[in-house]
Amino acid sequence: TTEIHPGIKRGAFSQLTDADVSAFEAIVGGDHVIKDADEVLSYNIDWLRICRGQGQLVLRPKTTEEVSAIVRHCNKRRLAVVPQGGNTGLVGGSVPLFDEIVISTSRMNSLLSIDPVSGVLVAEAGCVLEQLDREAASQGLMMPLDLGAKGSCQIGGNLATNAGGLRLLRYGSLRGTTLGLEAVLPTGQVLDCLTTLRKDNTGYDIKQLLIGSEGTLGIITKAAILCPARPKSVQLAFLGLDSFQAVLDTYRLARRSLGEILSAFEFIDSESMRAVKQNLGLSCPLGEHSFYVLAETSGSNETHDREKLDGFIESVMSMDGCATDGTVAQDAGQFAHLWSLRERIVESLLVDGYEYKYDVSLPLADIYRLVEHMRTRLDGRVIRTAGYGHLGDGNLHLNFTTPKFDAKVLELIEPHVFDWVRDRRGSVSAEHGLGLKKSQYIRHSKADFAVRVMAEVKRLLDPNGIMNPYKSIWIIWPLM
Ligand code: FAD
Ligand code: 2HG
Ligand code: ZN
Repeated sequence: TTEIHPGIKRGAFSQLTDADVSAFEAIVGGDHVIKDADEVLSYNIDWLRICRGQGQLVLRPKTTEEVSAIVRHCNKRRLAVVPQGGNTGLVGGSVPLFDEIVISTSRMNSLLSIDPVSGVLVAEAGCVLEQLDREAASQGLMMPLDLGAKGSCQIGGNLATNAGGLRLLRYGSLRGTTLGLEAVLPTGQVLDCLTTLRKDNTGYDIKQLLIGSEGTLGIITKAAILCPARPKSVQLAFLGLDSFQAVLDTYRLARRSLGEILSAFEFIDSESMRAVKQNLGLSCPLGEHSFYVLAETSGSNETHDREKLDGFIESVMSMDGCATDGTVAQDAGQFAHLWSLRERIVESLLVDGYEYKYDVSLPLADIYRLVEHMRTRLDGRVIRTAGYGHLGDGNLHLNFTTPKFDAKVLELIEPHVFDWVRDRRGSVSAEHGLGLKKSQYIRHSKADFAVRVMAEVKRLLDPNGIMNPYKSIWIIWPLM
């Protein structure tokens, strides 16, 4: 972590004592207080293996009441904590920086109810996204979000990061699909906003503060999510294109001709494709192209959907300068394989060594200019500059890799890349959050006064600053 925030100092929090550990054992039971250094280690290291904290204790509560008792104790004693779900976060937000206590939600993994009529699912925060989706499927429903980390990320972590994923284009963000939420606030009080109503305009929508708060305003313990009906027919086209303009033209055409059944529109550049081929040994069914696109449809009538998709592909292929090559998944195996070419890019880049990861929103016209600009800037210094992402959401994933950490490369990237995005009124974090790694750039995407209001909210809910310190808005909060 010294590479990321050399300047951050430990806050004026208390040190953990034996009496604290005994108090926690009385709350969750000795088996769920992890002290063994080897066991604690995995909770201290993030998914990218870049951030490593020095936490000495992990607590694994089972109920909201236990979380509340733990947090109440920590607040009284001024002990800092980090909520942790599946630990798949990509900005260093889920692990301690110093000796914060990890509160893991993994044991809070009960599905509480699914209503097949309204589509409302109520679950504890530690439920793994893929498992919830399986449960939803058994009722003819689906979770409204899907991401490469679905096998280990938890719904509480998804909410805390307001995760976007592969189908936000169709089903919208968790800010819209979350109907209710329960959370333990930094003082230990339980905030019960666990409604399952679609409409409720009584006062402020407090749950929105918790969504996307990255564990800095409280620990989400339960959520009610509105699940769409599971589509009966899902089709996937995979296209090869030779310019970014062709990607944009294809997207325009997809919106026009696939309309309401379009459920994902993802793009991959040639360098990202090379990474999955070289580093993971995956095979691409198309030849070499500058860009590839995955266009997915989800609907209720296979014949109708297939007709539409075939019509779309025909137009794309016949339009001058659009797609030059393409295929449609013929069965579940091909469908999964084509998606893995996109979903496994993250994993493939790690094989290069060290990864510098950026996740920005930009106007579509600028989105790939940033990749080209950075590729020229870093020429010869990196293994690859890879650009891919959720085109339909205006969200670019920009990644650079080197064999090992290189301070000179980081200096060439930051703050330049953030300034470039700010100058075009983009967002320096489209979906992964600020965490530890990007917190100092919050003002690049939010007005000063908005940031001050955020800090006031933080002060109100977390007067002692114990909840996930050093992350997200920390850069302004301790100065106020
Ligand atoms: P963690 O990593 O454990 O925590 C993330 C943050 O949330 C931390 O700040 C933590 O303190 C806080 N937190 C966790 N649980 C709680 C809780 N119950 N209450 C309060 N705060 C909490 N993200 C996307 O948006 N879109 C993608 O497409 C996407 N794809 C990914 C693919 C891969 C392969 C990987 C590794 C990651 C991907 N991510 C993506 C990032 C990550 O998966 C998401 O941010 C995910 O939502 C994090 O969930 P988690 O349970 O792992 O949370
Ligand atoms: C994805 O869309 C994730 O695959 C991860 O958000 C992107 O790490 C990345 O660059
Ligand atoms: Zn993403």
